[in-house]
Amino acid sequence: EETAVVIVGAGVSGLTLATFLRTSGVACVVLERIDRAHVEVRQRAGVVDARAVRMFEQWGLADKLLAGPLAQTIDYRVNGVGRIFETIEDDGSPGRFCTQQMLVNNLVRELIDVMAGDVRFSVTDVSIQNDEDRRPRVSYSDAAGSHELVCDYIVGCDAEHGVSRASIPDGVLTRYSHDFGYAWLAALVEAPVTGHPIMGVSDHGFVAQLPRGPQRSRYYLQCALSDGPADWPDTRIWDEVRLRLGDNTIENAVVHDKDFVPMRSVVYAPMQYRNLFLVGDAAHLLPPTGAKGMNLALYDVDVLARALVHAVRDHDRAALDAYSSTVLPHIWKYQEFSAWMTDTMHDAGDPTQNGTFRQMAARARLDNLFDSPTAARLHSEYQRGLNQCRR
Ligand code: RFL
Repeated sequence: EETAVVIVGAGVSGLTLATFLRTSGVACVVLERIDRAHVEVRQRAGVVDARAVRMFEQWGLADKLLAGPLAQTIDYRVNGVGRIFETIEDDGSPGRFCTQQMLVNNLVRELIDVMAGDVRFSVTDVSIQNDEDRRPRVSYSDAAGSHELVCDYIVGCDAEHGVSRASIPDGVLTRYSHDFGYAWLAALVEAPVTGHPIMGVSDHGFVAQLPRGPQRSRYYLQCALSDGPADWPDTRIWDEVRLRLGDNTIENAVVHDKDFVPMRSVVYAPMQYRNLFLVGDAAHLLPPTGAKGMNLALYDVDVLARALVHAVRDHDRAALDAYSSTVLPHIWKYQEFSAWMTDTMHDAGDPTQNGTFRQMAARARLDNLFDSPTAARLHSEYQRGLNQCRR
């Protein structure tokens, strides 16, 4: 069986890329190891930033895929005292409130049910052959047996532990990484954000509350790298939320799930090898502090989709060959923003981690967002993702 592009992974990147290619008349097949129902229930990111909204608008898909406009405010709270940062929006449309789950569901419906796109769920043993002197091949198995797809290009949208990056020989990629030395407990709870989204600095460690739909929110609590579910019964989560937000009126609510996320930043470069291209979490990871992981994945998709359309439809490989060098400068900016947010939020908090000097300096950095229009403007550009696309 032949197709132009094989995409490994039907997460937010794989589905968006397939939708863009299908919109442009480029044939592609998506291979996903889990089933459709499971893909549709995963809950992660909450915000599609303004750059990504503009991208969906340019592809003519924003109204089909995204929900309404987002109130761009953050309550930066220090030991219980809040200050509301309002994102400066003087250069275009706002971001949209749209959880990753909502976007993925809309993509699945649009791509499969409306556009009749070819997404093969529940496949196993995906294996990539990306040799120098013949067309790429991807083999996989399903209930009917084993199959091989011959194609022109393979795109790895299969995240950190997928097969795509692992198929690249040792020595081709450089791995740049930084471990922050602590983790976040991510708890999805049955209690909405009632005021503004909160990023909470506290002497007892970081806490955030971010909206995840009309009834739910996500609490993040800084914790030790070695912590697991046994260390964090639900009662401790609520005690720590009250303590770190300095708010005794918060009541316990149902905790739907708990994830432990080690805080780290990773970039693999280059993001391509022969006819294989890496996108999203397969190529880079960010700490969730800046809320940029999904948005960065969508940025890669935008650049690669245009390059693949040129290569397949117009037989011009120039943009494809330049993919990695085009996206990496932007990726490093998102990495810098996420590391800045992470260091600032944590250094400003628990002084036993990095000392009181770093605590006071980080609090001054936070003050800048409210005292300096220049600092506020840069912060807003990063929040909106717009400083990423001027090159
Ligand atoms: P995904 O969404 O993980 O999709 C990868 C897909 O590949 C499949 N797969 C395979 N398929 C076939 N064969 C194989 N061998 C395969 N191996 C894997 C998987 O089943 C899956 O369906 O990666 P993608 O598309 O690159 O998208 C990246 C984003 O999902 C990720 O960056 C964000 O979720 C990060 N993130 C956030 N990003 C934001 O922009 N804002 C946020 O607020 C935000 N919050 C978060 C987050 C990530 C979190 N976790 C998972 C640590 C909060 C959390 C808790």
